[in-house]
Amino acid sequence: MKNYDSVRHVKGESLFIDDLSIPSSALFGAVYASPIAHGKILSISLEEAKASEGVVAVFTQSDIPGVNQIGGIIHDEKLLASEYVHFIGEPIAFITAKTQSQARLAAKKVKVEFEKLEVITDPKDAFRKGSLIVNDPKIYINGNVDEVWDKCDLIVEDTVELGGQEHLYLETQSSISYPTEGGGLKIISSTQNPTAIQRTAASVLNISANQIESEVSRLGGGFGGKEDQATAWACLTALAAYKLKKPVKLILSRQDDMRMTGKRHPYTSDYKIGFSGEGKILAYEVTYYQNAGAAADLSLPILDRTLAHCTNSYFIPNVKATGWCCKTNLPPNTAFRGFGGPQGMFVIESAIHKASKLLGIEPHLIQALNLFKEGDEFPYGQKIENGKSQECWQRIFEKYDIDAVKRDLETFNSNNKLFKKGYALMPICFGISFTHTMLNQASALVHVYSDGSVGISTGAIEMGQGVNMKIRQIAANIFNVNLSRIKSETTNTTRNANTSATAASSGADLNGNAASIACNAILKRLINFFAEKNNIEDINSVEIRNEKLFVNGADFNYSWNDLVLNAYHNRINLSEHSFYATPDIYFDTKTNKGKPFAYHVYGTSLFISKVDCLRGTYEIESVKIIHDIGQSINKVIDRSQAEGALVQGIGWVTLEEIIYNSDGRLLTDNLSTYKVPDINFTPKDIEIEFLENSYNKPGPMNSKAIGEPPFMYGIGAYFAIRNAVESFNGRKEMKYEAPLTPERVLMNLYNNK
Ligand code: MTE
Ligand code: LUZ
Ligand code: MOS
Repeated sequence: MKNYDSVRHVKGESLFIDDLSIPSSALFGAVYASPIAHGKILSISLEEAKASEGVVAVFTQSDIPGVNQIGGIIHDEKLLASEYVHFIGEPIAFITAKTQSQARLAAKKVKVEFEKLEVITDPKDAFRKGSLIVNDPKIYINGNVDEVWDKCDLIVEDTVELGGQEHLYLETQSSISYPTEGGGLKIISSTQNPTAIQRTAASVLNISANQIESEVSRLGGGFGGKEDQATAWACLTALAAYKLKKPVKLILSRQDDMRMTGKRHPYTSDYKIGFSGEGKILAYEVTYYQNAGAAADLSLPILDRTLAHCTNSYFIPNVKATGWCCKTNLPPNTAFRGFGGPQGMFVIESAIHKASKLLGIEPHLIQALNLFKEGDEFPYGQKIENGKSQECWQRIFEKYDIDAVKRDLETFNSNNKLFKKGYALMPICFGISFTHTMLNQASALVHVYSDGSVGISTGAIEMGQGVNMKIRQIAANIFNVNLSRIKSETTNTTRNANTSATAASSGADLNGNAASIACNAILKRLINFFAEKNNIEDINSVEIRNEKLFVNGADFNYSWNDLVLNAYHNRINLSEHSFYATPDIYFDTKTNKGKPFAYHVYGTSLFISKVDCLRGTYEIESVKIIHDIGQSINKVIDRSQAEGALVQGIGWVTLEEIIYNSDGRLLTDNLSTYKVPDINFTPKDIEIEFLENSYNKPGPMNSKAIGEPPFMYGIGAYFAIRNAVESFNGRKEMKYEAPLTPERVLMNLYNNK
């Protein structure tokens, strides 16, 4: 069973955008972006840039034939700045030249005069000053917190600070636009959302959508960073190609990509939580100040997911969660694996952790006491159905003797002065479906060719997560033919229209279900044809097994190839275009209640950390996970997705620190200053067990989505490290603040306040 993407990646054969051969007439683009975070543009001088060697044209907002607007949800983001700039890295001019280096050199020669305006980088500061993306907060309510504070034995209040995260996909934002006959365009770009490119470019150029063909073969990673933010770069090449009638290519340098694009949202969150003496959570009130950056982008749906996941895996009868979408002068922050969920979950885990000290009950006992049970209600009104929180939790205790782990760590800690170990348990629960119900739709186009080979087109974007392989497996399973017969085609808006982004972990679910509908329709026609031809009355007696036809269990001596070729000769339709929309989901955005998710993914993890208390450095010694994947379509892919997400999650709460100065300038704008986990930092011991006997009707072949949920296990690393630090220095009042970098660990180890 070959996943040809991985084989080609290893051989270096996979074509990314910068690898595509381009005609000799092609031009190269570079972006001149705002050097200040907030200001009024007084004048723009392009003469020097235009006169620079090799330059063909320089475009500014006045060259846009249609609407200068790329905001997908709220129209608050210009393709090219006009009067004002709102963040460092906001595109102002687009330069095209004969070579890439000529374009980049010329971009440095654009001169702009600004009147500087006040710069805001902190979300609470923005909130205080009334700088908001939308004026009203989002509020999710269950029960009534105000009625129960009096009944609580313990009330804890605190603030949690969470940092952002750089996507660091291997392939930077890239696109090539080709003019086509009749004034149209073909745009190849590194996007998770080709339809957004098509729609936005059409509106920017003032042409109709059918004039634009938007295509993607694969991405060198997306992680959410190309769900909304691939659009600007594709539209810039589209604009130039449309105007110049020449292909135009733009590849952002790593540093430009890091400076110009948004990241995971930093949050400041204030909470108040009330407990009974035994550790039952009675009420939870939380306010999130989301740092949206300078434009809405996907911040509002991201805030929805923060609110939806604000109680993580716990049932809390009284919840009031408020989210403010705060406007700052940073690049618009955007989707990133987990999509606001991680931020919501971190805060409740912090609240439990803090309370555990005051209650004198260990965090995992509080976690266990409040864990979801069947029928419990989420703050958005959906009930737990087929929940697996309890099972995953029980299984991890059954498999690993947590009391023994605890004893071992205590012994280790009392025997070692300069090394301390800590452990933490981290359960997860993540809703699967786009929270915006409308987006939960997909289509597939399946062709069976007369030689028996199959081509499948869907809206799914392959970005390393293996969605193509899964869809091929789904098709091979339905037709009962070899996987090698099934090819997944590029993603292209002329074959699949009105697609949703490949996001929300639902790429394989939505597109896999659509593909399965199309394959079943073709299979049914083939079987009907065969039965009719051979005078078989009961079509249920016919089946394909391993490329051969069987009737009533007996080999008919007739192959898949015979079947397909014969059907073709008899004018049977061997193609199908299908559509899938997730059934039974709805959400009322006025009350924030409904059933937004088709299902949930559950799991539990156990972390053990070791901190070097002289240096402040640390390692995660081991991570043990019990994860509910339903019936895995491909265990190798699912395991690697879980491992990758886990390590990315650990990175978010440990090493990865994004620093902007007060002028809104990104200081960590390359890999010498921004640290991501490497193979040496990756836990040496990662054990992942997929929960047995879990079946998931809404998922193809009873599977569950895998892409994002395991990211949130990573939060456990923070608490495991923190617990080790606290056992070195018990007197310390340590802030709940991530990332917990080695520098921060060191400060906390020796701060005796
Ligand atoms: N895995 C790899 N290798 N590269 C990626 O960019 N993106 C993640 C996840 N796994 C990503 C990845 C994110 S953010 C999502 S939403 C899902 O993959 C999307 O794919 P799926 O819906 O097919 O799971
Ligand atoms: N994108 C989106 C997402 O538009 N809506 C979502 O609910 C979502 N969830 C996770 C990741 N991306
Ligand atoms: Mo993933 S954040 O939904 O692209």
